[in-house]
Amino acid sequence: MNGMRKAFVLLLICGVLAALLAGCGGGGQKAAKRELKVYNWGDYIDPEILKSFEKETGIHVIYDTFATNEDMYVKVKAGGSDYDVAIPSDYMISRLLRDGLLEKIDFSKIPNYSKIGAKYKNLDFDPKNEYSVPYMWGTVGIAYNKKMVTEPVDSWGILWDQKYAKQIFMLDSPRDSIGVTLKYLGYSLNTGNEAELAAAGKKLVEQKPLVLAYLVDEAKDKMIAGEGALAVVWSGDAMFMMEKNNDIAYAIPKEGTNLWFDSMVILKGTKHKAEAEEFINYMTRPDIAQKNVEYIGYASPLPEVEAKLPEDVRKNIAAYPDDALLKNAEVFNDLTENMPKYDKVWTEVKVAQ
Ligand code: N2P
Repeated sequence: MNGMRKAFVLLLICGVLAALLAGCGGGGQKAAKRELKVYNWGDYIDPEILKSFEKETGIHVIYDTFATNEDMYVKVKAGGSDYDVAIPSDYMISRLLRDGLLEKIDFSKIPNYSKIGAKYKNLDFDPKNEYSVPYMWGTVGIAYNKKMVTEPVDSWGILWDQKYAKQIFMLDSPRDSIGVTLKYLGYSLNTGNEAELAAAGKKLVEQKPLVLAYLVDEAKDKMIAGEGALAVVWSGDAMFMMEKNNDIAYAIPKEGTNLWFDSMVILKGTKHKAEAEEFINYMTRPDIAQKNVEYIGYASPLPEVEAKLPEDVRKNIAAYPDDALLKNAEVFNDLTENMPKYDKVWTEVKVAQ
């Protein structure tokens, strides 16, 4: 009995001490807790990298995803979501900059920036390299299943072939789907011309009965499972599909396509600028960038990462297309006053029966 009472008192003392210590520790941790809120595309990072970043830096990452540049813009513009880092594409970086929504990056905090290839620097959307650090780049093309599509895939026109009715996935992204249609018709994917846009809209409405679904990230699994014959996709997603299913191939149509650059930016009003810069530098570290591209399938702007990839990846046009294939490619521009025209076309396509 005596022994038990002693043990009880001892336990009580330990408990009080532990509570006191936890209290102190908790308070101390609160002051030192470093946090970062990152907004990225879906399926666009190796989740292990977020864990290793947290482990190495002690910075806790709150990670959210978006499906299209337009979705990202609406949320960032509305404010209140407190994102510190976002990873939009070229034209959307121009728009964020125009709207005063970007913070200048202190490049002395991004020593790994020197690892980025020259051709990914000084691009139109950030001519003086002040606001963005390249993350991945790629194209829009057609992923197709060689068992279901035996003819050559070299034109966007195949997406209008009745043979493939209900076997086609289109990107649920207005700039991309309207863009490839404009290219098919021989127009620029940055046009503001009403007649050209009306023609693209008409074409997309005409195509709708052939479309199995308008998807973004979900098309990957469906194509891997053989549920579709053709899909308009972003290049790295095609790489991902090809790794999982040998019957899948990728084509960049001869009429030309969209060449895009996704870059990391810091959003205006961030309360975690130092953490944001640490994150951007970490993502640009060659071993981390390597691990990331090996997981997601996209192309890195770091030449040393590209050089270390297996030859079949380096030679795969879904990862690293040669210049000839990019001859007719265009980068999206920020459309400013012409954007409502695209919105109108897209709404017409979406409501069409
Ligand atoms: C990955 C998103 C790719 C971004 N799911 C294309 N710019």
